[in-house]
Amino acid sequence: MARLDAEPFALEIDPGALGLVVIDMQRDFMEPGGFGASLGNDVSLLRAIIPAAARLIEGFRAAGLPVIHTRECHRPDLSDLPPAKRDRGAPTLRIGDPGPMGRVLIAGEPGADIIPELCPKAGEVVIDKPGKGAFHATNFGDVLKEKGLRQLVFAGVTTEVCVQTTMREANDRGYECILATDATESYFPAFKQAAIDMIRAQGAIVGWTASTDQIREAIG
Ligand code: C5J
Repeated sequence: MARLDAEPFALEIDPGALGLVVIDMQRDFMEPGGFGASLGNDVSLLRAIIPAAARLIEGFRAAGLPVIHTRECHRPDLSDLPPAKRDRGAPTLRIGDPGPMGRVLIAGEPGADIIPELCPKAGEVVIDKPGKGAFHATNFGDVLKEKGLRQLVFAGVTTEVCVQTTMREANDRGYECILATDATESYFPAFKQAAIDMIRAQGAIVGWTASTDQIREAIG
């Protein structure tokens, strides 16, 4: 066991049951011309966390702990895309439309790929998910059980959408969740801060928060 100096209070980490979940670090959210940009967002904000996310991933790999990646994307025939999701808002490109990085948020298209800086290593699990949360319509829950995980560190984008949704789903399923505050980002800094505050409020009602350095120190 190791002590993680987290907020709102320190947490005992069991390295045998700890994994890292990196949410949706995809070109479609991080680069111009993708889904994030089509909604009018400034994608450059998200790129600032790439070095911290890379250090977090390296720390888990060096410690021999599992790294799981997710990608928000849909089947090419859109059979897993509810009209309510496709028709939402007024983006310049809708999910499935052809764009500069291929069809937007479609599995197998260049835009759905994880950015090269954080490319999964051979053997690491990559979960393709049609929802904001990683448990919905995927085998994510089975993967966590197979790996014997009980504590999950979360990184990725965006903090208040897919990261927070998945953390809440995991929290409800009994996992202890830790958000790596400098390895997650939002297009809206105020939303990121609000998500962090909500997660650790009321005695860690959804989970804990800690920096990449603090997490790396705890996992050795
Ligand atoms: C969004 C995500 N923001 N990965 N997806 O639509 O957070």
